[in-house]
Amino acid sequence: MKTAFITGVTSGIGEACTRQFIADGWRVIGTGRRVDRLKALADELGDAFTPIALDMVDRAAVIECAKGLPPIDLLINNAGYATAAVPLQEADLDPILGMIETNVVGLVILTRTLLPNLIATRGAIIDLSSVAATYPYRGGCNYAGTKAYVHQFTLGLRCDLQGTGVRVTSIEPGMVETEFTLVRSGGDQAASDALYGGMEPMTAEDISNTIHWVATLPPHLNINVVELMPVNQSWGGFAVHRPEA
Ligand code: 8X3
Repeated sequence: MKTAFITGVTSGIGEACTRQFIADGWRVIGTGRRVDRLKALADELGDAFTPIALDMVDRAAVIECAKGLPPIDLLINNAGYATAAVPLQEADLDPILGMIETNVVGLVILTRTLLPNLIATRGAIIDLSSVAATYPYRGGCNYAGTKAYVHQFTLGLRCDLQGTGVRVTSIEPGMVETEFTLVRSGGDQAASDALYGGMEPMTAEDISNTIHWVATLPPHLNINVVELMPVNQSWGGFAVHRPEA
């Protein structure tokens, strides 16, 4: 039986991956901040699921939770979020720094700590980046910056791991209707509904299907990057400011 270690399993893509890999006969060790949701998942999924209460900003806890684990075949670095889409000149620093700590620092610490385990199993790492890594938009510079870091970290890690057999992939979704926008808007359900309304966003299951496909390919095959969007989302083009004469 193979084992996946997945961060951020209490909702959205992480939860969908947990369900999909367990349905496919894997064991999942899943982390999350919300203990009540971890417990509900554990009650529902039984022995195949091992919950770990973890906040990715707690550096010591991230290191500790990655020690003494059974062989890990797959690490899915899913935990992450976006702060409000506010131009930097109007934004508070603390939320931004917290996001960087979760999306980047926690991910690096966890990956570094789990690497000996993953090298021993000739396992795989799947990192959740975003289309924001490539296409900038107003109010997104720090979120996009964290996801650009994840993209480049993933590609560079492939170089570092050459010869180990470990596969590394960056998954880069556009609009997925999860709690992502609810978090970004500070819990504003109407804002979330308005964003996704009438445009048929991707679902968490769309992304977990992609992740599962990548993870179950033959071991000689590495998917480097997968960028995916709903059909109804594309790009906005350049913005031009024309000061009045
Ligand atoms: C978020 C992607 O398109 O919802 O990672 O801003 S999008």
